[in-house]
Amino acid sequence: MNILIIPLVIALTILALIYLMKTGKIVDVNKNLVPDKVEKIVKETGRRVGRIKEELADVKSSAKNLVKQSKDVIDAVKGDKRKGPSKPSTKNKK
Ligand SMILES: [Ca+2]
Repeated sequence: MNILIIPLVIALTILALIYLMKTGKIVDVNKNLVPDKVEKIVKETGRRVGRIKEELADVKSSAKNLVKQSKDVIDAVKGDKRKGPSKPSTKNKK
């Protein structure tokens, strides 16, 4: 009995959505049977996921650099000379 109720509820929901779109209560300008609000949310979610991936890549890159620079600090404590290019002096700047 329960097996028959689930598809019935889904079918009724789809019919209700189609009715609401046809009567204009739910906006569907491009007539693809997907409410425009849902399309907008999906598009925005995709954009945000893309931005999060970009920022995570930046964090990963920075973390790698932090590890490398931390090793340089340990080398400096040991008395090793600087390996990378020397930084411009900040003294006597005016
Ligand atoms: Ca639409």
